[in-house]
Amino acid sequence: MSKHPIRERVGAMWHARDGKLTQLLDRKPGGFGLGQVPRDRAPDGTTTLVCGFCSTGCGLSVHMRDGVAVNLTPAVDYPVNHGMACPKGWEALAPLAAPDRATVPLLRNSAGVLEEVRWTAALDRFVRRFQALQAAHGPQAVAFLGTGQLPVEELAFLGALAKFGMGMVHGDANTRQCMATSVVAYKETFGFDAPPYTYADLEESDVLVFVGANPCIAHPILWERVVRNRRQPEIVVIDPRRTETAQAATRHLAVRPQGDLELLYAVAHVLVREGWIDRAFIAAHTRGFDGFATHVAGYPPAEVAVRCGIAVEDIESLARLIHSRERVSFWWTMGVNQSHQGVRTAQALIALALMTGNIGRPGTGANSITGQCNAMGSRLFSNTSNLIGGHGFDDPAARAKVTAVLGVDDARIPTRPGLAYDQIFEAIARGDVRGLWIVGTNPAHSWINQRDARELLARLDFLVVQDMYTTTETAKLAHLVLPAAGWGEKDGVFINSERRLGVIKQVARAPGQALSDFRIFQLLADAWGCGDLFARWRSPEVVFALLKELSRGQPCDFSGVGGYRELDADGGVQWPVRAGEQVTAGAERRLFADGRFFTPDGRARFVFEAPRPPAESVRTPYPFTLLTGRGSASQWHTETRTGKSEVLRKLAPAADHVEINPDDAALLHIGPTDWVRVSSRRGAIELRAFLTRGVPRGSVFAAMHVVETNVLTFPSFDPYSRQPAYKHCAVALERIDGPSRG
Ligand SMILES: Nc1nc2c(c(=O)[nH]1)N[C@H]1C(S)=C(S)[C@@H](COP(=O)(O)OP(=O)(O)OC[C@H]3O[C@@H](n4cnc5c(=O)[nH]c(N)nc54)[C@H](O)[C@@H]3O)O[C@H]1N2
Ligand SMILES: Nc1nc2c(c(=O)[nH]1)N[C@H]1C(S)=C(S)[C@@H](COP(=O)(O)OP(=O)(O)OC[C@H]3O[C@@H](n4cnc5c(=O)[nH]c(N)nc54)[C@H](O)[C@@H]3O)O[C@H]1N2
Ligand code: SF4
Ligand SMILES: [Mo]
Repeated sequence: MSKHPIRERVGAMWHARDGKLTQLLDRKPGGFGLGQVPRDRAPDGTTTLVCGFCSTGCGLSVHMRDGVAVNLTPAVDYPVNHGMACPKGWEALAPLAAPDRATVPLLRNSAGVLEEVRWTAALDRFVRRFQALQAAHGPQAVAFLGTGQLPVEELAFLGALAKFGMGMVHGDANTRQCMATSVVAYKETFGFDAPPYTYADLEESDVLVFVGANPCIAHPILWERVVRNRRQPEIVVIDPRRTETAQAATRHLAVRPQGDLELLYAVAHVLVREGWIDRAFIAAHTRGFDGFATHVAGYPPAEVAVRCGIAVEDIESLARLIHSRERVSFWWTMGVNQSHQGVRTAQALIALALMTGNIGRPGTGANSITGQCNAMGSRLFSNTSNLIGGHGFDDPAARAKVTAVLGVDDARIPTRPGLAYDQIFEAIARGDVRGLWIVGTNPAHSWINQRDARELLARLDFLVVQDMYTTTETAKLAHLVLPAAGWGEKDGVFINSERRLGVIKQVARAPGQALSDFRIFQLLADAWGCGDLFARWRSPEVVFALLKELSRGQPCDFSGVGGYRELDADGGVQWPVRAGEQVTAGAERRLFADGRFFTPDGRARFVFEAPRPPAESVRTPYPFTLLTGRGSASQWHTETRTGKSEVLRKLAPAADHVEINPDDAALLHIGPTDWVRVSSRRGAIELRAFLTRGVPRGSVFAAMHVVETNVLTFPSFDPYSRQPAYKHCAVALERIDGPSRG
């Protein structure tokens, strides 16, 4: 037995692969960086990679000098953005140089302080602690939480390593907070998680209906695509707030918070009543319409209007508008997904598209806009709620395929998905989960109901956080921090909202001893003792080839795309691309042009259910509804990245604030910029008031970027998707003289 068993194993493996890593493992903390930008990255030229923030997936041209990225401009010939980028894209390189980058592994010592350790010690501790927990309490005692912000090769590696290699039973990702609703809605209606559109649909619609979506802030370049629409489109925004997008639209329906499902059923009611439906399409391509028609008969506008806060005339008029134009597209984001009845609301939108035949044609569709740069990749390959590749864990054929492609024993493949995110937290509370490995997400800021979240994270026997920064709220709670390279420092593929696979590339060296997540997974596999299983996972591009195989025969089949070079040359490609299929570079591809869906009988389903009230009722002593969401185009989530750019900080609001309607403020004697205590049954936070008629009376709005916002939110979940209902809780407001702290 060697003195350093892990180093022996890891070092030997790495020697074969990359002589430099053995040196790295021997290097003292604080040593030099390992990463070298590959030679094919045009040392003094320009190379294009997909942006690492939102799911729009813009192409960015990075300009290199002496092999190092010095600057970037939006790619002019990329089919997504046509030379445009939002402030985050322009500033994408800035977060890489931040002083709080994680550069060496950190381990909490006996005094409770995080101290620098060598990689060998970090890997050893990871393995010893997690294996000991599994030995004492069973394999389910250690779980993982991933993200939609790593390339698909890394997400696949994480999910495969954790479940097939380390025997973890439970793992989920921040996509649960974000996209789980759309996934379930699409699976139940279309037979697969398949957003059907292409961005050209934004330019080719006669009517665009945006529900619970604020693309001017959250997907600014998608909004630029809307602006390019030459068909004089009607743009309808359904949002309780008069958002930037609502202000730019032709109609704004200020729905009462959580009133969408009833509103959409009332619109469907009018369409059925007037016969404004596409009977031929319904008969040929759908199932369950009669039941749906009977259901919506119970939602006449006259009854629904008061409950959803939209006048009868406006409901009737929206239905008429949908009927009167040839191409109608329906778009939704978090205002729909983050609801206690998100799945049914998304399915009501899908029903409107199906019943009017607005699908499969240019400028149509029931279109969920996804959030993070690779949420779509996470949805398919993270091995959490689906078996890797968008398969069912219980499907024998799929299991056989995974066994064959990855060389994994069937016995290592779980028979069902593990617990969802909220259930993992419950399992921590029960003591069933005692070790947690968090990669590329920051739940100590972003998870609903912070008090519990932080308390539970702090209760873990062993918490590992793998992140670019040491200062995240979650990293501060960790026992072990693994320093990760970020976007721009590694290679891989993202899948954007319109199903386009696009490449990211290493254009900068990761600082210090930070390693790409891919390399960290390789090291951990060997350290764990399951390296053999991943012997073929030599590089991201080799893994991409495995993923192509896993996708074969699936609706998301991309076995016909080439390697990174071809993807790059084509400006990305939208799935499906089956083997042998020729796709013209820059082509815009939508699904369901033939009216065939991915259900066994090829027909789309109508799925519906009676609306329910939100879990927390809004009444005295908490008489206001708290709405939360994106605050500005220059802020990204918990701001670990965007907060590091001086430019982006300048473009963001100067102070954390709560938006209040001036009439409500007057009644509470709250003046502009006064300090306000916002409290819910979970806790209280103090923010500056910002008075605006953008929020309706009775509601207030706080950005999710504010670290305390989720102290207030109420942990309720859609029962089918288990997505948190971040958009609704009851709060009270009170003017205070100043902040009680600092
Ligand atoms: N600048 C920036 N862009 C981002 C992100 C970011 O952090 N910053 N994050 C990315 C990610 S991961 C995501 S998921 C997307 C999110 O993109 P969006 O969903 O567009 O953004 P949100 O602001 O979360 O929510 C959209 C709207 O839902 C509204 N809403 C609240 N309650 C209701 C309701 O009951 N009914 C309706 N109809 N609407 C309601 C809110 O008022 C808000 O305007 O943005 C992506 N893009
Ligand atoms: N109240 C409220 N809360 C919300 C929402 C809301 O609308 N309202 N929205 C929810 C939604 S839609 C989302 S998507 C979540 C987002 O919530 P989070 O996922 O917690 O937010 P991020 O700040 O994006 O966290 C990503 C983390 O990954 C790190 N990271 C970035 N790149 C890499 C990498 O390449 N490797 C590694 N290892 N780490 C990396 C970053 O430094 C950061 O710490 O928040 C949710 N929370
Ligand atoms: S719109 Fe999204 S993908 Fe495009 S530059 Fe901005 S953050 Fe990046
Ligand atoms: Mo998201």
